Amino acid sequence: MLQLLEASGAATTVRRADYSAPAFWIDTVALTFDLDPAKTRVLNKMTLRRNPEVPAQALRLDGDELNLARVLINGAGCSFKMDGNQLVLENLPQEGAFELEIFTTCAPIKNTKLMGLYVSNDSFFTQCEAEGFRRITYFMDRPDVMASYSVTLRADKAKYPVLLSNGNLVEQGDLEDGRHFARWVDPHKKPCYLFALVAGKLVAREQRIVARNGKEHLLQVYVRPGDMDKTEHAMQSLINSVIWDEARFGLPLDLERFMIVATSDFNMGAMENKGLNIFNTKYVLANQATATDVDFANIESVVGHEYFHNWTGNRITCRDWFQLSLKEGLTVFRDQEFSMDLCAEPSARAVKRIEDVRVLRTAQFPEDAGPMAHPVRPDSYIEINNFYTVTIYEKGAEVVRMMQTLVGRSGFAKGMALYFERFDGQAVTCDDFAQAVADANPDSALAKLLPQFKRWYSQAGTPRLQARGDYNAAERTYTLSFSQSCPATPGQDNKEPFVIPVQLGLVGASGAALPLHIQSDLASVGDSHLLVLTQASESITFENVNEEPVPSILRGFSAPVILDFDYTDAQLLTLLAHDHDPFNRWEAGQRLALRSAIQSIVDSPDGIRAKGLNHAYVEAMRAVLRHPTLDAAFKELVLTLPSETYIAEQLDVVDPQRVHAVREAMREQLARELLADWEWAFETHKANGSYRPDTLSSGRRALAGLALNYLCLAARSSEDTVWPGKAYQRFKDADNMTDRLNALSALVHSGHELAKPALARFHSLFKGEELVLDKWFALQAGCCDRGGQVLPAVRALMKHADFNLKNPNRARSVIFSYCSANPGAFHRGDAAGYVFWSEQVLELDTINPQVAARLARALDRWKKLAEPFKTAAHEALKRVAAKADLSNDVREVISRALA
Ligand code: TYR
Repeated sequence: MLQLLEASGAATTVRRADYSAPAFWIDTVALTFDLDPAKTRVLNKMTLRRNPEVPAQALRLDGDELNLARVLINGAGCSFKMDGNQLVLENLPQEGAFELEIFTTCAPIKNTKLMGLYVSNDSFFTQCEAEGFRRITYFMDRPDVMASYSVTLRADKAKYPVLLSNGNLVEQGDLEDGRHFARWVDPHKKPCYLFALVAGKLVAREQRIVARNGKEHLLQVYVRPGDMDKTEHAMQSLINSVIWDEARFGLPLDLERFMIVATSDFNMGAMENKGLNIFNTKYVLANQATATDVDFANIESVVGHEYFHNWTGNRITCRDWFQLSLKEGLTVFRDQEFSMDLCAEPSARAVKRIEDVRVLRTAQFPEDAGPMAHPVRPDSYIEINNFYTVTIYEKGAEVVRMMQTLVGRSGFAKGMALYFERFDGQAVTCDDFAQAVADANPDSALAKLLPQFKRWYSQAGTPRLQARGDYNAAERTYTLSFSQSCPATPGQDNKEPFVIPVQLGLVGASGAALPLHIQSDLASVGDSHLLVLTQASESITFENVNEEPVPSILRGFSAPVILDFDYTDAQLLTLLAHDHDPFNRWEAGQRLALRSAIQSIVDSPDGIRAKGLNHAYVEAMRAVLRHPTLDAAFKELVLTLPSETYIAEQLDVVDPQRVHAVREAMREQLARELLADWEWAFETHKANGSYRPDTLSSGRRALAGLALNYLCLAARSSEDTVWPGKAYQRFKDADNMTDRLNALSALVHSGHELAKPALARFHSLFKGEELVLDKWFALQAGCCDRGGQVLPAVRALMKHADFNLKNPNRARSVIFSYCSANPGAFHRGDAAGYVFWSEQVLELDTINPQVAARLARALDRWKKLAEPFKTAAHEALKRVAAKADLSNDVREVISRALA
């Protein structure tokens, strides 16, 4: 016990520059588990040998919260010592392989961190990424040690009829005393973070598929017995994933059997353990009664993500955790492409792109501008769990996307092929990947600019791209001048210029795309051009330009930068109405809304005299809403105002109450002035026929939902009861969760009195459905605050019989929905929101440091807050920091925030 305290007290910084190859290799691992919630016994027999390329040294094995019973070398007892949490063995054989046998026990039932082996709903699960395997047995817990595993599971047969691990089931049978066993052998070498076991009362949906090469595979989705009716979509998503990876990248399923298992207690979304993916139930279970369209889409993308890891992550893994984006950025890119390729209509691809960019800009840009800013390939960390971030994942995916933009789609596929040719079965780095893509495309801009391009991996911060346009009517030329800069981030004061691919086009005043001529003697390059910026400042001149154009810059969001261009309102209205690029069309609307929001915030310190949205904007929104050919999903995106978080990011000093008030006022104005249009939109989009979660009908439901939301909001000020009544009716009659939840939210967010009976009815309808109850909690905690009622409601929800702080989904549904997703309610003038936050961070830290550290990040941007918020937030941070025995996870986040 003392040892444990000492070890967790000494937080050490791990540095990328300190990497050295492992001193030993572990070739085989034979694990035997006697599963018992209170005391599980783990026998770990390994064969090891020295790494001849590394100077001889002691063997150091990581452990965490283990009880060590015995260590044998080649079958005989040996001496060992403990150094903090490490088991240190000296005097090991110099030559050849030797066998090391370690016997430990652990207590899964007490494992509330959900790392290592734990119990959830009476079943056993594991989570080993990043450093959870050391909580199961002593091991060289690092991703560059890859071994062959065989696993024997023994457990009570009645309580744990299903016993699963990675690879193939080679043997199973009964033992004495009602126990049974199963033996699994994984045909592939793997790092220990991909180890998994599951034991419990589970049932499986099964599907056999035949791959292109004629091989048969068994796909299984394991869930609790009552959940079988919610597995069809996950299975279909898995089948689609297998087909897609083979078709797009030539990567087949390399296992006879591929399993997905769902658990209610999980820190993250899902985990790509070899052949045995373990998922948060949220990303597996869905049917039309319990899941929304967004849930269906998320399941498809997370199932895809984990499946695609089978190659990008598992076959080729990371040399060390600094390379995390090698697998995560690449795999997010792959799952984004997968979701886009599955879209039947091209417009749905654009919608998906806009949604992805929205996530990047509302979550990653703030991260990149705050105390936790880090490069896509970080240089140091204290707790690796804190680096499973939007920067590693989403910005990492943007970096891969830029590579594809620079080498083209087929060039990128060649790059992937070369990457696998070179590194299959190895643990490698981000550099190795970039080099492979460049080498496969020697004539590409990427190959020519590779060292500079890789600054995207090494420099943190969001680059700002300033652009200016000059039209010369006499010469008929149009010059776009660009200058780029990147703000300082922690530990990085000066930044070198990035390679920024800028997809652009020119639009005429009438809305027509203008042909682009870069040099007068050349033919037009079409109406879209990829400009690759590399300098701090540079420009491009277009010729034969017959009228002053409106530039459409950064089409498709071709680089993760902030683009400043001094558009006039009229120019933005032109882009919104006519640009061929749907991304920039949407972006023009966002810029207009953002501009009015900021003006209102700046002009009207009391928030009352705000001018609001101008007539032209409202008319443009009406035109989009009524547009005869645009997709409903696209309309819904255009008509959704930028979030409070995104608006706040544009300001140097943030008064969250004013941001909230201004945005609400804008929403009320849109509700009022487009009343007849919202009615039309609702009536024409509400009926869907039979439910299918495809992009087209989801888009219609989303637009009908938005319309209903605005209609209830408008009813609020006019005391009209018709629309709240209709919303209640729809809530009651809906045949799917999307429509039902949209109607319920319209009532809850508008603060209508019908919200109360609706919430009560919803709860009684879905009493037994954990994931639906999460929605019920989240809706109330995320509710629009009118007079400070949300915080007391949140405190009351935490006393509800269905609340459980130990379940991450439930904790997130209440606490995170309030602290991280409801700025107008959280940032209270009386600081009570921050007090609540500090209490919850401290409480959660004693249960689950990983979840606590995520919550700790809700105050990342405190230095930007206006008074009195800033001082109050500072106090709250200091209160958390004052606790002596914080986890490394929370300590790292809080100290960075206070630095
Ligand atoms: N590697 C997982 C993914 O697919 C994420 C993960 C990381 C899951 C750590 C759990 C965990 O503890 O993104």
